[in-house]
Amino acid sequence: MKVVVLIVGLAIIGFIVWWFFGKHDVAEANAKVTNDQQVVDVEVNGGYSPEVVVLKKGVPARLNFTRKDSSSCLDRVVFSDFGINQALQQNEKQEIEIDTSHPGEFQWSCGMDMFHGKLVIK
Ligand SMILES: [Cu+2]
Repeated sequence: MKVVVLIVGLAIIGFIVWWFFGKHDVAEANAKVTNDQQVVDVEVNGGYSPEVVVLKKGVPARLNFTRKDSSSCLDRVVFSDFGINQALQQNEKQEIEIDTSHPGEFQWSCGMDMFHGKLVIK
């Protein structure tokens, strides 16, 4: 009986670890560089997926935002550090060019600053 309790306990701990740490990995995307250009697709649906985009410094970058969500909350995306405030048409791919000349971490958000994502340039 003790063994069963132990196994169930370990399974629950494993699940919690997977839930917190496993999920976090999925939400982060590293840009792949091809022909001196890096492109990352971001799906907008109740938030941003991935939520964290890692870009290589100095390589021209493009984010392709596609808004699947019908709510007007997510119909704009704002990169305040880059002076970008871009409308996103539903189910259309919107290309956003990012200046990667400065390393750092930069937040982006919806038009109302409710949903957030993060660019990491390094
Ligand atoms: Cu919003």
